[in-house]
Amino acid sequence: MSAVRERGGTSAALRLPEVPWPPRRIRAALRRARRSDWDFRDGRIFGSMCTMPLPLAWESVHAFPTANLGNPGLCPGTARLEEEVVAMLLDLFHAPPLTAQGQILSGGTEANLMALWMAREFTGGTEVVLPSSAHFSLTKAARLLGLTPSWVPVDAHGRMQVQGAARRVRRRTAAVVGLAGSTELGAVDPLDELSRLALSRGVPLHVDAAFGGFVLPFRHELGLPGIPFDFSLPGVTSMTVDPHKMGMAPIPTGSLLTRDRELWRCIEVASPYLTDPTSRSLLGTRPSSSVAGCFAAMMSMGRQGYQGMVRRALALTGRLRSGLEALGLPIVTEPTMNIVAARHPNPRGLQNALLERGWDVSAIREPPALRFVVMPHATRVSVDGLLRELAGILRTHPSAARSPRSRGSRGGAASGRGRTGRARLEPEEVRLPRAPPSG
Ligand code: 0PR
Repeated sequence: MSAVRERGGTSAALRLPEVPWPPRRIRAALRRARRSDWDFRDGRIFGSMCTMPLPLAWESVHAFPTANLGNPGLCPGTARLEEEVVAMLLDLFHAPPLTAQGQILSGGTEANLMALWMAREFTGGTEVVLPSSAHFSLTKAARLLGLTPSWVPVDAHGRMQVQGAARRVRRRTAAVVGLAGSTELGAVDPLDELSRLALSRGVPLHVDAAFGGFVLPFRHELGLPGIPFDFSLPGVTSMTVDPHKMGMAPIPTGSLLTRDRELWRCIEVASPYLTDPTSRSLLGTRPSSSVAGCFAAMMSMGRQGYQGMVRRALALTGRLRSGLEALGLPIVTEPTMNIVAARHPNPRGLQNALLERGWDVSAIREPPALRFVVMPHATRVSVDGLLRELAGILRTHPSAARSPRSRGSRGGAASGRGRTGRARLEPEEVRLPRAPPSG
């Protein structure tokens, strides 16, 4: 069998080549693969919480190919950058400057896992109190750590019911988790009440602000009602915040922030042969060029940049919301951030119909609804285009025609989209600049 086989129009290397490939051939193979991936800059992705990073942030990642904070003595420059990025995050989220600590990680999953790991080690607890709206990374974390999840129902607005949480907190509780921006609705749990509960019962409160962390502070600064969610609430012990979501940093960039640096001691293991004889992270070799990308993103944006980004995303969310209502799709709850969900009896059917036409949206089950995340790559043109497409589908297939079926792989959808030759939006309609050429 040949080492390379044509599959779906893209040459896939199936075996290590005997003879090295020339760079031109490698670049061509990579370009083919890249071309069949979806591109945020088309403005057609409304099902993702990530976006096109700023070009300077992307460029900065490439400038740090050897950085590895798993052995920080070899990259004191990167370690200093991490300290600066973490300090900016701690300051943004009102952490006490003398005791707080943080780390730049691969994303929300790693941060949530580490937070529950610390809480388990700190308290010796065996259970975790979670809202039913929690991201699945918390289910994974509980399972990996042998913690029993104690699920708390949410109210009609998708917010954790505090009474339910209070009933579930016991001596065995390792942590309560609250959300500042739920994955499906962008809902913020009543964190001030949860903070009081956590303090009165002496349990850690972890806030998953993976998405909301780069929205809520700036929403408040735009004059919208402030929503307490961070270390300004005295019961909050740790926070997940993902710069690769609304922070405009490249994938993968997450962060875990803690009120008290002692929590990091709880997970310490000896690493005697490295430049730092103790390791306080989950990973050994860490994706550390992300630190440079995150630094560049935060410095390029500044408070004003994030304010503008949030203002624009919220305005477009409002436009989308009105359009959805005009199509007869009632929204599930008033959007708190740039996420809106609209009820429909067959969201999977609609999602698939949109996918076939080159639009990515998400379907949620409870309540049955289509969910749209209006990220910085969305534009007026793309929002209006999506609404037009949706109107067409609803007109021709009132119940989205087909019965719900599994969504299938993105890759398959993307190549199908390619075959149908859907038109890309004109570049000038999309504000974010294109990435540096790949070849
Ligand atoms: N916490 C919350 C509240 C989240 O929404 C997510 C991810 C995580 C934690 C986990 O973060 P990482 O995925 O960085 O580990 N939320 C998105 C989701 O599952 C992630 C995503 C991003 C999905 C881009 C699709 C996509 O194209 O919907």
